[in-house]
Amino acid sequence: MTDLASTRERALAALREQTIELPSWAFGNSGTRFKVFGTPGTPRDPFEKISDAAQVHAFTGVAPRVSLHIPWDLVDDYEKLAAHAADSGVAIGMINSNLFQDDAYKFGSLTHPDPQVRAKAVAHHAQCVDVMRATGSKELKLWLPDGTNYPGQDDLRDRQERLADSLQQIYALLDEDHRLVLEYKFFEPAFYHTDIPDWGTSLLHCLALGERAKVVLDTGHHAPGTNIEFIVVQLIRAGRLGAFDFNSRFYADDDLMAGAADPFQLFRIVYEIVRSNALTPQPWDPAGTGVNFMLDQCHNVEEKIPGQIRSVTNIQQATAKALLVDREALTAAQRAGDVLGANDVLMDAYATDVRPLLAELRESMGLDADPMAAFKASGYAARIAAERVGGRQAGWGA
Ligand code: PSV
Ligand code: MN
Repeated sequence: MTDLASTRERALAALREQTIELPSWAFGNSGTRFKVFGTPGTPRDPFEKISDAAQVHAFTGVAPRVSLHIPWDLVDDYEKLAAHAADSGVAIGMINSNLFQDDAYKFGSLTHPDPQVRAKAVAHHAQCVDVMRATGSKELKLWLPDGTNYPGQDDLRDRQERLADSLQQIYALLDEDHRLVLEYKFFEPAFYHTDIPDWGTSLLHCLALGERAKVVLDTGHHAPGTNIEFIVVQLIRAGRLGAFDFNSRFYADDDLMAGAADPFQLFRIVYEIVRSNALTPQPWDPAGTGVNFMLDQCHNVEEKIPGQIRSVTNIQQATAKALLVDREALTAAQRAGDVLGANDVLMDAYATDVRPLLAELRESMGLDADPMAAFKASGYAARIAAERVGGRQAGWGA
């Protein structure tokens, strides 16, 4: 058995190093194809989104980067946006391209049968790489909506060849210290076939591209019942787990608060990260094994900044529990074939109330022990609701 005091100290040290990246789109309005409800104080531009993200970092201390989505976060001057981020205490994280909101993409983007449409989709990534250079971002993230609705609609194999070729062209645009991360999703919008439906397809494309291409695992992009921690294990073994998009799948695929639907699953996922020593802090080597803990969420009915704070603290709770697993005792039980004993070790850690540990962590970082209460007491929400009057509120897809 490992000494509890030293496990606790090690857990605190690791939690101090952990960072979670926030998506700019979490601060805009979102909803369903039926209705998007506006909320007072919603940002009108990328500057205001970054200001809101900076609040999450100010109160949690572990969310120092904001991921942008192009063209949703188009501005005239990216140096100015990066300077605004720095002044607010955060940095620009991943740049997400957009392959799903152009008339040309009706039959696909990087897989489209028409070479001109593919060229347009590739060129969009050159624009994203320029944004990376101007903001200091090191990661380009791709999610494709490409797929077909009907058997025979297009040639499945040709689409893979076109995809491989388009990805090669995008990879060639990157600088040496950049990496490309490629997301998969088993459904949506097409359900008959999706061009990157699973981790295996994403991994095959990444392997063909080179060592700076990694897979993004969005927790909401799996069929119910999928053992996601097993996928985590495989991708880490291959050195190709680049990032998570954390969210909860209570609502179609994704986008609700991480840890809301299944905190035990989140714990099991993070345990595999911890077990593989992959809780690596920034800055990571572009070809290395650092995993970006990113959120991919929208807040439709709950308040947005508190929704992000809750997601961050849920991930911290899962991480703290994973760090408390007595790995020596677990290995001993596993090797002895002690099924119930091994299960007990894991469940003991999961059942631990880690909130006092996290309160201690925050106080040691000069923060309030309760970020949610501290944010509420700050008056920021009332201030932005009063100030942000007029203009057009930002929204997912807008
Ligand atoms: C669509 O499923 C999606 O949520 C993907 O997960 C992307 O990461 C995100 O949109 C932003 O493009
Ligand atoms: Mn995602």
